[in-house]
Amino acid sequence: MSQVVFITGATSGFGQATARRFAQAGWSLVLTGRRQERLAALRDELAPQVPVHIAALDVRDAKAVQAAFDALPEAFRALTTLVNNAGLALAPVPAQRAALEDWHTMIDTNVTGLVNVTHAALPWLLKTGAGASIVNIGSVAGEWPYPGSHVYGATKAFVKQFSLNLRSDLIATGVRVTDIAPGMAETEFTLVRTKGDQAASDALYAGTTPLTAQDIAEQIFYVATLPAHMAINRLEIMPTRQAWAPFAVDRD
Ligand code: NDP
Ligand code: 8X3
Repeated sequence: MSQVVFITGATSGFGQATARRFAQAGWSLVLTGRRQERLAALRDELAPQVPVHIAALDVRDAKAVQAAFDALPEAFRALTTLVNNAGLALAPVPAQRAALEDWHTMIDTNVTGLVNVTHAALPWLLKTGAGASIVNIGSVAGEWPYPGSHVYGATKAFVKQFSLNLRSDLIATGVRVTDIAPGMAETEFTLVRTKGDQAASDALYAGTTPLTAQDIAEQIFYVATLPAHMAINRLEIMPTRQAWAPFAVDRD
């Protein structure tokens, strides 16, 4: 029987590349995101290769998430892997200038949304047991502070700790949990973060070599297809041309 991967945020960036990577390997796909037309386009692209089920949903809506799992067709219920990828950063300004609404949107999506999907998926993953995986997309921002990261980095610190804590509880179930923490990767991430400023997005990635969505999809596929006795707890990946800032010092 084909293996099944459930991907959140499959309409763009890492999620879309991950759908294509698992399709290459013959997995059945459950693709989710808010933008129905993008989901339909990806289904039309990949359905000649593998079985694809799409469900337009907002991860912040716990009822909609549960309903999507309840409505999974029989052939997509033997879930092998959950990729909790949907997420976003907003307000690339100092914390003191950030809008409260942007902070709430990040918490609602990156924390509450990820928890909503995990809770709904767990019964299916537990049924699969050995070899099943939850791959949560954290960020280097969950480990390292930098200006303008404020609530975004804090939500990704949640993702890291939630992943490790889940691992502890799931030890005897066969279900593995990994926090993949990418650094700078060129996707629609900065376009979203700047609320549509294409020039700012282009400028951020100009003159360097960021990660690509395919780079991260490859790592997600790797951790999800390791032998069942191997669990990668956390994988932090940066472009070679990215590293940490020195300590900041305020001077008179
Ligand atoms: P993109 O903006 O390209 O993709 C984000 C995806 O998340 C989209 O498919 C979007 O779908 C989905 N999404 C956002 N909000 C919701 C929501 N409320 N409900 C359902 N889906 C939602 O960015 P990336 O691919 O780069 O980001 C994917 C993940 O990787 C995020 O969690 C991000 O924080 C993380 N990350 C990104 C890095 C980067 O540099 N790019 C680095 C480290 C981590 P739709 O709008 O259709 O709902
Ligand atoms: C975002 C990672 O390096 O762009 O999750 O701040 S970085």
